[in-house]
Amino acid sequence: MSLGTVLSGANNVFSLLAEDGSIVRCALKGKKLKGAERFYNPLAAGDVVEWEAASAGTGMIQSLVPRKSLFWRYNEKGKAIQAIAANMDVLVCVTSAALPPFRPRFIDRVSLEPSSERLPFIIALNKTDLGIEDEVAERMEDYRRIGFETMELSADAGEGVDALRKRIAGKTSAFVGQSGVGKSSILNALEAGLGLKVGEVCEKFERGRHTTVAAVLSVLSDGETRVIDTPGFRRLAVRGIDPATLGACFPEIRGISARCALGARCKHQDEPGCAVAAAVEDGLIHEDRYESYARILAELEDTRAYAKKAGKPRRYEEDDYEDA
Ligand SMILES: Nc1nc2c(ncn2[C@@H]2O[C@H](COP(=O)(O)OP(=O)(O)OP(=O)(O)O)[C@@H](O)[C@H]2O)c(=O)[nH]1
Ligand SMILES: [Mg+2]
Ligand SMILES: [Zn+2]
Repeated sequence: MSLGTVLSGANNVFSLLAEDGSIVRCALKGKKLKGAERFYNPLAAGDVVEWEAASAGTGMIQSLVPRKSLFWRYNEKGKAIQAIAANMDVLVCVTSAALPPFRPRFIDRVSLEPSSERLPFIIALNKTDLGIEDEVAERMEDYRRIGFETMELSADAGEGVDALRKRIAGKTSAFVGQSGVGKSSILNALEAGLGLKVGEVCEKFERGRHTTVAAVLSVLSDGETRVIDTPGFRRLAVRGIDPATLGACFPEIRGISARCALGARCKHQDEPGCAVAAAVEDGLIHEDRYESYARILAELEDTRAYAKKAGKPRRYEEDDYEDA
């Protein structure tokens, strides 16, 4: 039995990077993969598996090695967690200065998991060649102020690409974000040979066209740096976080909530003596971040029945409508 890393997969056939550097096409042994029973899909790009060789260049996957990190979303149709990218050392949330428009609320949702699991997280603003509006610059500044790492890039102009290459060297990083923000373009700019498919943004609706359809892990030519490109989505619904712990996923709320009069019982929703509400008033917490918190809290409370039924799921759903 040997170990392999999942590069990509479709219809339960997976491309594995074997320990000797060769690429093997593998099917699953059995219907449910050991270690991945509760997931919508058995394997994500970046997963490490145990496999056994069959005929030349092919094999059978036996089991999933426990993941050290996972980016996932809740798949509403399948009513289960869909694993997107696994075992990354860094999660990069790509956003764009324009086309599609900058969407901080989406960033806030992506940041929940890295914030709660202490996974290094970068907010990468792409398409800076299109100009950065004051409002966008102000929000990026606020993300830095509250402790998030940020980068500015233009995949088209090649700006910021060297800094990104240095930052992710020798690591596995996963690139996530809305369709059309330029995830695949950034990776192609990092290394010309990757040849990832890039699609136009629909001008009329200012949306991407879901060009990348499945996550793919690529190894850069240094042999050590691994990058995972993922398909874009428009909205991330949140599931399964205990509403009482949501504030802890917002660093600037976490820092202040201990001072609420109700202590840990305060949900920062108009309770008397709420220090968070006062901090929003004073501009110490950005009102838009607070709005994100309030919306996610409402969503978690609305879907609590789900959380109870499914044990301890985490978050996300895929769907085609815009974030409210
Ligand atoms: N002006 C400008 N356009 C860019 C830049 N980066 C990417 N684009 C364009 O944005 C469009 C979408 O790029 P993709 O790389 O396909 O975006 P994606 O995030 O991979 O999208 P999905 O695969 O659908 O999730 C393409 O037309 C790119 O040429 C940039 O830095 N500046
Ligand atoms: Mg893409
Ligand atoms: Zn409070």
